[in-house]
Amino acid sequence: LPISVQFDFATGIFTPFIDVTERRMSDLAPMFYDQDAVQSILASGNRTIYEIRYHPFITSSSDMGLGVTRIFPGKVGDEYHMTKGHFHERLDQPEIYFCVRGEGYLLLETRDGDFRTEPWQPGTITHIPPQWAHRVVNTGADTLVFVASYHISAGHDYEPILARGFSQVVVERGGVPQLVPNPRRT
Ligand code: M6P
Ligand code: ZN
Repeated sequence: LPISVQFDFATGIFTPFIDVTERRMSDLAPMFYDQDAVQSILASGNRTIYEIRYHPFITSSSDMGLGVTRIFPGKVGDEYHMTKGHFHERLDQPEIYFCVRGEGYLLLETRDGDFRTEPWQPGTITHIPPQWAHRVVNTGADTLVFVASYHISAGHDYEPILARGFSQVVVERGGVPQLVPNPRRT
């Protein structure tokens, strides 16, 4: 049977959802380049960087998943709050991301090191091709909200991101967001 959920543009929350995952500073710790900044944030608390609400639309004939992620504003050192980022385990699986609120960047990278950035604002919809890792960065003062639609069999592969990160990081320099080479790779 068809399933509908109701999305609230003001809060970035849809209901009913099946699951909610909070990603805190401790979960993201290895992803940020400035490890001194990570440790000093952890020493005074373990703040939530982003949270994801899921609805796996599992019916007899479909198994698409819906995820809505809210990335709260902030920085770790000078690096903006962001998702962990992942490849799909399945090599044939794409994804659609839809920015509904906030501003920032979608970072995309292949295993061969082909790197792209998509500037994001409300209304930007990006098709993520198979075999491109994807990470969202919130460079604004507001919460960034994006909707994701994917096949629930796609799977998440975080390992290459944990090991090396993306080619570039998004940092605040002179009061504005800038993309610079990832210090972890130099
Ligand atoms: C979107 C989807 C999810 C993903 C989430 C957070 O909702 O792509 O599959 O889990 O964003 O991204 P990450 O898993 O990289 O932290
Ligand atoms: Zn994905």
